[in-house]
Amino acid sequence: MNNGRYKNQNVAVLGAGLSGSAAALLLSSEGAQVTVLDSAEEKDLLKSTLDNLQAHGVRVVCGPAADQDSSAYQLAVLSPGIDPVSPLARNFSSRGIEMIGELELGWRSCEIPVIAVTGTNGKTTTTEMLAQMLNACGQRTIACGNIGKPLSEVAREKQRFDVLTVEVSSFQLEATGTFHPSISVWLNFAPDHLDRYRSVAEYRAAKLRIFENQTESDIAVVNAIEKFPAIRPRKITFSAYTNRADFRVSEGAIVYHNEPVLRLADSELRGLHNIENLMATLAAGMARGLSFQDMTPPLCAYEPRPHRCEFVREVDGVEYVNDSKATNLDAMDKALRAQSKPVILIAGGKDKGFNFDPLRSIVKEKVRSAILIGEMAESIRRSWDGAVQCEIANSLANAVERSHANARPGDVVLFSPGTSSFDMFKSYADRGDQFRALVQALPAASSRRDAGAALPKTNR
Ligand code: UMA
Repeated sequence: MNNGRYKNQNVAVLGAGLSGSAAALLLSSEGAQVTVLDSAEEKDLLKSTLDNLQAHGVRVVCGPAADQDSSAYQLAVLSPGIDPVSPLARNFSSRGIEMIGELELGWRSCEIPVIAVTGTNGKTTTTEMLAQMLNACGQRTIACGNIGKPLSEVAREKQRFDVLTVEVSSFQLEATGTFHPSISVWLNFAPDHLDRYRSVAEYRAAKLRIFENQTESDIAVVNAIEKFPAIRPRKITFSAYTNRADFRVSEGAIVYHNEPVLRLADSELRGLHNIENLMATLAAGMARGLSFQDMTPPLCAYEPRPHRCEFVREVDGVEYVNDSKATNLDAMDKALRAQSKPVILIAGGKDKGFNFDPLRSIVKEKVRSAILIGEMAESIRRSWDGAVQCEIANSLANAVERSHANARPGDVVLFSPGTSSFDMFKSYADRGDQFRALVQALPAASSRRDAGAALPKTNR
């Protein structure tokens, strides 16, 4: 650890969320004079975060004053959720101040090898599963990065790890310079975040930076279906869809070349996308020198996280499934393909710059009726007009009530929004937690009758 590398430098940190707060505390611990700038009003930010920053000697500037700050800085650190073309970021780039992302800052202060996991879907599951498996096999690691604990926080805590397991998003990768994972994992790619990127190609280019500083002695674990420009690291490939891969599926098992290594029935995970997450985890473990024999027991013990096709409850013969983590079309497509019962779909959320036309045929095949919420409700209705019966609900609670009224025994109510949550909720987890609570509160038919009997006549 290069202590004091930022000593007496004036550094601005843009954003007072998880990343900004972690970056500011790391910089402060390395001797910098730190100012955190956030476009939001102070009342809209977490008081405990601001108090903690100030207690560590960090200056905090909020609201319009942040966008117009004209102090001199040697370095600016950008939080991933802040668009480089936002007024806050432009105020720095237009003055020629060096700007790096929080991931790059954390990397520069870490002397521990990194496994970086990216992909449009499955990053969090794979990162968490990989970290659990490595720890169970005696390689000390922590799941961090986009999964929730910023790399800068891990760097500041200086705990002893053999390797870091870092989930990396396109927002983080686009602001890197020297970030150099010894093992990179590319799970898959599908259009997303078109509210931030001008094109799918721009989004892909940001993600491809994961390979930028890797050399011939590094490893890239990649989906065999993907076509890459020439990259330097040695590739290990996987696919649940083709046999032309190092890891593939054969006779109900994941096989490496011709050796069966994990029986699918032994895993708690379901769906082809999860089989690929398992393959990528095995490949990364292999790259760390682990044997299949050691890796399979912890992998089979891994239980899926909430909000990913999570079974919530059965009410009157209807299953309710929370897939709030489906924040793009590809994730919703996978959730629908995994259903074998007629679906009442609850979908919609923030307008991220894409339309739902590509899902028309799978929706027609699987969905009996769709209940739409959020900014995109009208646009989704137009996309699916004639393919499925659609109705618009004015809140998630209203959508759950409508699904309860519409569903017949044998149906599944699937909450798979297909876009992000920020128009109505704090995060996909907040959205999924609210859905789960609403479903838990639904009365079953017998108790509904009881409740009805107890109501005054005017409420019937
Ligand atoms: N802000 C401004 N000006 C702006 C925009 C935002 O000042 O123009 C401020 C906001 O007022 C807010 C702060 O920036 O106070 C938020 O910064 P942030 O959006 O970077 O959020 P963090 O809390 O730092 O969380 C980030 C990641 N968020 C995003 O990339 C949007 C978290 O990923 C990550 O867990 C965390 O760092 C720790 O590394 C979340 C996410 O949604 C889960 N990621 C996207 C995804 O997975 O699809 C990429």
